Amino acid sequence: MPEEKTKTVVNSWNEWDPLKHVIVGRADGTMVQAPEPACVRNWPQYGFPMGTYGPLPKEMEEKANEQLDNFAKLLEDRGVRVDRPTPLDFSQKAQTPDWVQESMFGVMPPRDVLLTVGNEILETTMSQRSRWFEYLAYRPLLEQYYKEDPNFRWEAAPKPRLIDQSYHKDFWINNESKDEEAKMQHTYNKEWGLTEAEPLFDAADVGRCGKDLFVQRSTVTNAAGIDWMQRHFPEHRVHEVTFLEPEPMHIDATFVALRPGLVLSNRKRVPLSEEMKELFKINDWEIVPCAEPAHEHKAKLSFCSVWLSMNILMLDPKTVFVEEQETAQMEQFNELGFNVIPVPFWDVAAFGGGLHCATADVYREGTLEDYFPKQVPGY
Ligand code: ABU
Repeated sequence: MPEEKTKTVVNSWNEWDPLKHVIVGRADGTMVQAPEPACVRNWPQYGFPMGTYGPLPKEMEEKANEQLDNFAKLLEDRGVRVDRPTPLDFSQKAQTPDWVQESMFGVMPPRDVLLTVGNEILETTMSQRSRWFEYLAYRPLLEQYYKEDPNFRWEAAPKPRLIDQSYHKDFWINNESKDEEAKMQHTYNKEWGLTEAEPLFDAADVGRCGKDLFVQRSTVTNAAGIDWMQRHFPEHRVHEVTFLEPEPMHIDATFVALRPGLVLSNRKRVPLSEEMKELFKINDWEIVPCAEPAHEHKAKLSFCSVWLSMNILMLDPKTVFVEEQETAQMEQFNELGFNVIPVPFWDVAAFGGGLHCATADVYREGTLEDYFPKQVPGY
């Protein structure tokens, strides 16, 4: 008997419903990005001083791919269908009529690019020139889903111009030499390297809780981007959130919903939005500070923080995948009543993140629910 091909259904409303189908990224060809207005890498200790760029070392790529493949297998062993993107040649220049960028980035973190809301997958704008074409690596999968699922809404946010007016010139170069308090001032002012010239956002700045979407204003997501999302999802309530973090990038190592009524909050990056705290309080959600991370320093050549400790993936509302070295975080999850599946994943950090970053939902078994029936007026 020929094996029956699994047909795709796109559906995912939150971070915890039972996971049935997911995309897992790849490390192939990932680059230390060439400098650009939205991003400047400076890692002289690892052979990439400011202004230089190039592929991450092959032995690092191989280790990261081993861990990604192993994670894909762990998911499949639990009955989850896993798809993988098609890497591009990320060492090539990216170019539009407005600019030329000397390199691209990679395709490890699908969570940054693809935002799944119900039966829709939205290709987000991204805000770095090196990541402008990253959506192309997911097109073979999205085309397939479009053919197989007649209800799939395949959407793309307006491709941004990313011209000089989209950025505060030299923000990243100047920010390097500032002390923590001066850097934090940007957070209090909600103004980093992006201007408000056009809508810009990464999918990983969005925390999905049914009818409510919590969107972090950050170094890669501006107010215009959050406004665009609210207009695009008129049936949802889109809430802007900020946290005590000088260079915020992506909400999924900062504020992570685990199941209805319970959210894990970064113990250092506390929420700054009073309305958000009120919203969680009046709806009886518990906000639990996360455990201490296992690592004191970022991984080699990684732009992600040690808080990848809380960058977890929920298999279902009772089961969580956690990086295997994060023993304190695993203990905390046990105490909270979760089954924990440890996953070796630290070697993936340099390629763009942790377990949540490395995935994008296609199907979670569940429906659209209202977990915040009481709302804070004007928020
Ligand atoms: N891209 C998720 C990682 C964010 C962070 O390091 O805090």
